[in-house]
Amino acid sequence: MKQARGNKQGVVRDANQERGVLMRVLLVRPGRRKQAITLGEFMFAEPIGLECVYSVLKDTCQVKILDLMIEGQEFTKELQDFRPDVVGFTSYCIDVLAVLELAKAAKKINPGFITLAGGTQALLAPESFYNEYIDHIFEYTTKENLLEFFDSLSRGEEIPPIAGVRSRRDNYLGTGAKGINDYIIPERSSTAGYRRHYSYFGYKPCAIMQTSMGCSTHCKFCLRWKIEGPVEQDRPMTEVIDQIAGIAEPSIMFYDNNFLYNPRRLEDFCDAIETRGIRKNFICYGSARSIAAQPELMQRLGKIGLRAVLVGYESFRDEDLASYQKQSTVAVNLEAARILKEAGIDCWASFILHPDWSAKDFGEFRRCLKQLKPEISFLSPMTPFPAGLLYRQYQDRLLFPKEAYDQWSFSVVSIRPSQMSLRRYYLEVMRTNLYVNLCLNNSTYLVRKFGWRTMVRLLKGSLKFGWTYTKLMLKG
Ligand code: B12
Repeated sequence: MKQARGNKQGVVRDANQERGVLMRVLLVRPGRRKQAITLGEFMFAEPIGLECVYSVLKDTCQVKILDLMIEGQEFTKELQDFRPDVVGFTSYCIDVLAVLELAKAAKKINPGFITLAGGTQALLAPESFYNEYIDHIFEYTTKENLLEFFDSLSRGEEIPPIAGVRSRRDNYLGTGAKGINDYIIPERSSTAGYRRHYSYFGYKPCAIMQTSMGCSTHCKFCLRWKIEGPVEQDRPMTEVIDQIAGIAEPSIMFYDNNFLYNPRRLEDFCDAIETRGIRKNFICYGSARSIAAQPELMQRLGKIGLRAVLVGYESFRDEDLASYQKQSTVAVNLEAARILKEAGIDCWASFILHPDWSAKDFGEFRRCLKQLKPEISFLSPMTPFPAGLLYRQYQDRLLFPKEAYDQWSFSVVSIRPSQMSLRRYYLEVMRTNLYVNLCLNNSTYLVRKFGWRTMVRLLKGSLKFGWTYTKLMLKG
C-alpha cells in the first residue's frame, strides 16, 4: 500500500486498501542514549516489545522493525524506502526526547504518517507523549487493542475509543480503562538481520525471554510489579520449552522478576530441558531468598546450563533492606553467595547506593562486597522513578525534575546526598567502582570468562562510564 498523504488525523484513506493491499507499519526502536550506560557495551538486548507487536500484526499488515541502536540504520531513509502508513515507536523513560524528535522528523517528511508511541514509558507516564507529533499512545498493549486499532485503520474508519489507547484527537483522554500489557510470544524472525548484535554482558549473541510475569515481592524501588502485575503469572512449561527450543542463539537471558521463585516449576524446567536435550547457556534474575532456600536445585540448574544469576543484594545493612521491603537480609545474601559459588554459577549482583550513606558506610559497603565477592557488581545510585513508591519520599531532594526524562536511568545520582556533598558522593561511587574492578578482580573474571575481545568492548564501556562520572563529579 502506498503511504496515505495528507489524511485527516488518525484515518488512512487509500484506494489501495480497498484493493486489499496490506497496511505498512514501521516499528522503531530509538537510537542509543548515552545515559544508558548499562546498554551499549554491556547489555544490548533485542527490542522484544516490538517483536511482540510484530507477532500480532504480521498476518494483517506489512510490518518491519527498524532498530536505530544498530549502527548504520537511518530513519529518514527507511521512511522513504519502506513508505509506511504507520510509524510506531517503543520507549523507555530515557527515550522520550528521541521519540519526539523522530516523530517530528517523520511528520515533516509526510504529515500523513500516523505516529504511535508504546513501550514502558507509555505505560508508566503516557503524558510524556502528549505532543503534536504523536497521534496515538498505547498506554498498554493487548492483542485485542492492537487488532481493533489496526482493523479500524485499515478500513479507513475513525479510530473508535479503544481501551489502552489514548489519541490526540481526544486530547489523549482515553477510555479510562486500566490494564497491563498482554504476554505475547515475540516473533524473533522479525529481527533476523540484527540478531548477531544482541548481547547480554559477555554472552553474544544472546536472546531474551520471559517465562513468568508479575512479582509478589513489592520492593519499594522496583517498578516491575507495577508494570507486570502484583503476583507471578507463569506461562505453561510446554510453551516455555517450545520457545527455548525455537531460539537459535546459544544463550538466553530470562528477564522474569525472579526466575527462581517456584521450586516445583524449576524442577519441571530442569526435567524438560534434560528430556528435550536442550543445551544452552541460561542467565536469569533470581532473588537471594530463593537461592538460599534451595541449594540442591541450584546445583541442578548449574548442571543444565544456568551460567549466571542477576541478584539484587542491594545493601550491606539490614535496615536498608527492610526499608526497601526487600524481604531479605544480609545473612540471606551471604548464604546465597555461598550457594552460587558451590553450584559454579556466577553471581552478577546489583546494589543500590543509598543517598544517606556516609563515607564510613561506603567503606563498610566495600567490605561487604569483599565478603559477597560477586563475579560482577552493578552499582546504581538510588533512583526513585516517578511511577514508583520511593518518589514521594525523596521528591524534595531530587536533583532534576521528572520531565528530565533522559536522566532517569539508574546511572546518575538523582537524590541529594545527606551525609556529604554531591561531588564527594560521586567520588565515593567512583572509588567503589574502582575497588570492584581492581581489588575484587571483576576484570580478571571477564578476561578469563569471555576473552580479550569482549573485555576490550566492556572496557570501552567502563571508560565511558568512568568519564561520565568524572564529569558529573566535577560538575557536582
Ligand atoms: C529486560 C530489561 C532490560 C534489558 C533489555 C531491554 C530491551 N529489550 O532493550 C536491558 C538490560 C538491556 C535493559 C536496559 C535498560 N533498562 Co531495562 N528493563 C528490562 C525489564 C526487566 C523488561 C523490559 C521488557 O523487555 N519487557 C517485556 C516487553 C515485551 O515489554 P514492552 O517493551 O513494554 O512491550 C510491550 C508493550 O509495551 C508493547 N509495546 C512496546 N513497544 C511498543 C511500540 C508500539 C508502537 C506499540 C503499539 C506497542 C509497544 O508491546 C509489548 C506487549 O507486551 C524492565 C522491567 C519491566 N518489567 O518492564 C526494565 C526497565 C524497562 N528498564 C529500565 C531502565 C531504566 C533501563 C535502562 C535505562 C538502564 C540503564 N541505565 O541502562 C536501560 C535502557 C535500555 C534502552 N532501551 O535504552 C526501567 C525503565 C523505567 C522507565 N520509566 O522507562 C525498567 C522498568 C526497570 C525498572 N526501573 O524497574 N533493560
